[in-house]
Amino acid sequence: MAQFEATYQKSAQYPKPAGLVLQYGTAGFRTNAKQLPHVMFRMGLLAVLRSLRTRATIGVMVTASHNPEEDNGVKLIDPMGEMLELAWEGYATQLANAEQDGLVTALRDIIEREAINMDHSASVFVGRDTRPSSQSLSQAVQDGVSALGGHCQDFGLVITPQLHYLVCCQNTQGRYGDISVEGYYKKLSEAFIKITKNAPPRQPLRVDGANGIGALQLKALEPYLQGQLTVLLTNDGSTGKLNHLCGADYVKVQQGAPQGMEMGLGERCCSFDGDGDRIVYYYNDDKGRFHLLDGDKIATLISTFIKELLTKAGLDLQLGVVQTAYANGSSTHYLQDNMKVIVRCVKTGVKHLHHVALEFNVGVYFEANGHGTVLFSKAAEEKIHQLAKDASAAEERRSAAAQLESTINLINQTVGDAISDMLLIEAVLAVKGLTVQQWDAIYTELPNRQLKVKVADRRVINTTDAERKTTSPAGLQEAIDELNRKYRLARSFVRPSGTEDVVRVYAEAETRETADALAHEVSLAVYRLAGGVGEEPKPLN
Ligand code: NG1
Ligand code: ZN
Repeated sequence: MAQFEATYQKSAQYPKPAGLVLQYGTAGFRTNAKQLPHVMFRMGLLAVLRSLRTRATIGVMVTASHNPEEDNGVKLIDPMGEMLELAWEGYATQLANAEQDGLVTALRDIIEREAINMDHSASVFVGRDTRPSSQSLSQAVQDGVSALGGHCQDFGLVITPQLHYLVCCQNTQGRYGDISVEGYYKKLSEAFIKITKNAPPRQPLRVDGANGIGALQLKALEPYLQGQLTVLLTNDGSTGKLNHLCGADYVKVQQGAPQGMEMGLGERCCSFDGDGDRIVYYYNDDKGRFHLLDGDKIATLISTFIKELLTKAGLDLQLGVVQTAYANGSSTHYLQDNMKVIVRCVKTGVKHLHHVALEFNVGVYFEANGHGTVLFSKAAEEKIHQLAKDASAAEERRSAAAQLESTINLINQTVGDAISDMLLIEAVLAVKGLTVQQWDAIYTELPNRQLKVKVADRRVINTTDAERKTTSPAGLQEAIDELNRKYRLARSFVRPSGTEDVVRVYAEAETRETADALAHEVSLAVYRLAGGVGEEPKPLN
């Protein structure tokens, strides 16, 4: 076929470095930008195949999120704005690693296995972050799409969740929203204004834009908020380097303020990550102590708000919260015991959370690192809409349903979205009249510590029970169980990272000292029983 000949010729412009093997993981492909041109071209090809297979528009986002500026990456977005289907992650890996001469065979193999009809037309949406390498890498994606005869629409600089939104809008013929970045601004801002219209004026919110695309998009959206929220933007990309000493990941890991953020006492501050799909909040108390409000606190605030509205509306809809093992034990207890909501724990990785959240009428999911959203089932949305327009229903019930309707419109249900999450949090705080300190005081976090241990081969560690227990190497779980029994309110677990060549250790306990001691002792057990390399882990204090 002529397409294959053209593809083969064009792919020579994007040669694959000999011997380079990459894998499509939880975050798509991610590595130093210099190693990626051929991967981008080939993901353009794959997006065409995926579009033909699903008979829908597919998204391709060029970004490496919170990674350093020199890195880059690419992720495909499925028709309803979801992450790429698992089997296709395998095809992505296969295609990225094929040698030049095997490329057409690899393409034909996917076409055959998926029984793809190449006669239809394909449509791909492309977006990118602000990394210096992103423009040329995005061009490589577009060249791949064109080489296989697909139609490409380039949305340029967008946050990852905006591209998810756009893909979903396109494939629902505009029912999810207008198919434009302006449509996104309008949908979110109108919902925000509706929810907060009767709330008293608020202090401005300080936002750290991680020197990335989130800052640019927030600036563009702000006028649509019509003064209902004032943001003071730092790290807006005009001078600093992307993710360098700033951004949500930096703040979460350092448990401290980003560079450039002037935090007045008790002022609400938040940080986005480099592609605008994560957010964390924080403030300094009157003793100058830093307090972080991470994904667990966000999930609690949002689920409390929605549960109260459901109760007021008298709607019998099941609300569930999905967490990972990294969720602070206090948050899980609070949700289960005080709020009486169902809490489920799943493996690390957003797609696992998203999947389980779909099982509820209203599924709230957040990773502790600040990536998350809320999903409403079709049936739940339908009931809420019915009630909101039911003239015979009591006024209180109807107005709660109307607030829920606006909440649904404010949430980007396709994926975690820093801007949408920020607006929702701001709306909840405004409506409930809560300060950031009051929000923080809803429950007290158990002190916790995350550490990394280097081992010769992290695959020797296998886990079960949503990664909370190890099944190998022999003796490790017994050792961890014994250490957990040593301290009050203690819990710890270990798992191999999916994105770094390390074993991650998490520990929490009643006090800072015991949490640190436990984390260290568990690290030692990993080092000794799972083939640690380099120096033995040292005590933290
Ligand atoms: P790994 O490296 O597998 O722990 C990290 C984060 C995940 C997720 C992915 C993808 C932690 C402990 N882990 O995974 O939550 O966000 O990166 O970016 O934060
Ligand atoms: Zn991100």
